[in-house]
Amino acid sequence: NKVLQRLIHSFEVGNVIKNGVPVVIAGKPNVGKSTLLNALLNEERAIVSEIAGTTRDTIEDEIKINGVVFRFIDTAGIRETADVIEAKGVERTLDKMKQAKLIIYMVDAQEDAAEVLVQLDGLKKQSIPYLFIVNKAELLAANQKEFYHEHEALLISAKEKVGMDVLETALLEKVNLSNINTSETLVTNIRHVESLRQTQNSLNRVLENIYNPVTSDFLAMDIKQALHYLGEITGTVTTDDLLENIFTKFCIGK
Ligand SMILES: Nc1nc2c(ncn2[C@@H]2O[C@H](COP(=O)(O)OP(=O)(O)OP(=O)(O)O)[C@@H](O)[C@H]2O)c(=O)[nH]1
Ligand SMILES: [Mg+2]
Repeated sequence: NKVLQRLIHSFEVGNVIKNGVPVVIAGKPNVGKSTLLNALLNEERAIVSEIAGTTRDTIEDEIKINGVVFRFIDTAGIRETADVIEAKGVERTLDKMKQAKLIIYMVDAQEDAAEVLVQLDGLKKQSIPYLFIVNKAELLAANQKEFYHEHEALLISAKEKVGMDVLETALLEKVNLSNINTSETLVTNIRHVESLRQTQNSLNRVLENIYNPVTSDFLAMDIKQALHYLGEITGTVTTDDLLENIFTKFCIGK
């Protein structure tokens, strides 16, 4: 089971090595999302302005942090708007958020705190890993800083590039790739991962039911299934002799 888990995880790792970890930067208009993208990339990649609704379409670029490639996706600020093009941008933002591995959700230090907490609740409901960022933090009073710390916010000033190191550490922690050993076998084929997942499901059912006499008949089925899914990868597993082997070894079934 551990081996299966490792192989399944290795697919994610392989994917990350190939394409980077997609991180969506989202929030209301004008909070400083594009400023953050530029600060992370260390270049003026996205247009920044004091006008809400500056970013209309998503902008993506990659950087490596401690050897891990992150693909940052700057998005149009989320708000109700009568502007057709901006509305399309907002729709695209919401789509990107749904697909994200990780969301950097940004609010403006000048926003009303109660309103910020409403946004945070909405974010939690999406059950996608996120980092909650309060930008323009140089404008916060000490008690406001404390309030946001209590809500596990990271305080940054994107424009001044303050807090970037803390943000980068938090990003690395969130993706938790510290235990990758790239010399291990990497599974790169999505169909293989699917087969491994199915194998694991079947084996988990075997483990659940192994001491339950009522369900012992199902055990054989689940073991057969596990082998079947493994066979989808190797193409060589035939169930009969293996099953026999397992049955005599573990004395289950008839
Ligand atoms: N005081 C302060 N202003 C900032 C900071 N970061 C960004 N800004 C300003 O906030 C304004 C909006 O910045 P953008 O990066 O364009 O904001 P955005 O979230 O991308 O906005 P949209 O694209 O419209 O959704 C600009 O005037 C920035 O200079 C900061 O750390 N402190
Ligand atoms: Mg922008």
